[in-house]
Amino acid sequence: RLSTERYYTHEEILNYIDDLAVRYPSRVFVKTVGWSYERRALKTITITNGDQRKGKKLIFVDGGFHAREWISPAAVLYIIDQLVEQFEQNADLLKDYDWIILPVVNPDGYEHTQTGTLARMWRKTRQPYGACYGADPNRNFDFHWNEEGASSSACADTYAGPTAFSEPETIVVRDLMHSLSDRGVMYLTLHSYGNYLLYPWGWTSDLPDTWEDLDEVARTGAEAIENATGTVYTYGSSTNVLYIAAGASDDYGFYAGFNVSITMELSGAGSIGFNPPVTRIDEFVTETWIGIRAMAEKIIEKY
Ligand code: 0X9
Ligand code: ZN
Repeated sequence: RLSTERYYTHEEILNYIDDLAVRYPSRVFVKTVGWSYERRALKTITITNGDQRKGKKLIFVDGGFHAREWISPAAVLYIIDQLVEQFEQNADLLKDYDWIILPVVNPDGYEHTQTGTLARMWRKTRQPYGACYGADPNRNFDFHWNEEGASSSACADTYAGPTAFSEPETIVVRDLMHSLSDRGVMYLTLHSYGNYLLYPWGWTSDLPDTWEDLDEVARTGAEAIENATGTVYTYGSSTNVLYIAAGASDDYGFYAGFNVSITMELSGAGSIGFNPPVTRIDEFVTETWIGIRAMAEKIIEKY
């Protein structure tokens, strides 16, 4: 059973999903979809209700874009636990939808923050660029790439990369998005911290034509969390409620055809922002799930 009492290593995360695929062979499928720069496996877990229907609608979730945001993979694992181990309580979320989940987009960075010297606050990938390392995977997507809120300097934390899709990890996410977008309804990417539910656009302050639909989904998540826990999530377009930053995965997923695309910035503030003590993992991931569950229900009702 999943532990929310500690942070998992990337290898433990892969072992956890591999084990679920063995234990639930009719409902759970794990696939290696690519490799990080340092050749760690990028694996997706597809969760179904076992009815074998092809072409069901789909929710795509990922985490671990930014290495130091440890609560993100932890929350992704909790989503997986709920949909697989607590299937009976969540069967409504899998009746007409499959979920495909990539728990750690940037495993090289994640591993670096767990094992490297003075590396806890690392954000980027680990491909070398001259004397520095890594691009910001959330500035590396080819949609208004490097226009705003990104850096062209290889040593910067928001380095967009030498070109769009310079990182093998973002190519994997891009290719997944394109392969799924004909049935993909919601793309959800988990980051930390600050308690936000963000929707496109992040490259401009203009809103997409369907912004009221996006706003309704985000508001549903925020209200569910506040009603259950009192935690206040701010929702709105990325540019308007947080800051402008182009080349991120949320904008790309929306442009690639997902009806709804949401970046969730989980709980955490101040000195525990990127570093929630292990005693608070459970609280943060269960709170996150309340919001995600409510958004998924709204998605299933609307699309
Ligand atoms: O800056 C980011 O990549 C995200 N915040 S974080 O603190 N986790 O780094 C926010 C991304 C929001 N989306 C867009 N700007 N498109
Ligand atoms: Zn982030």
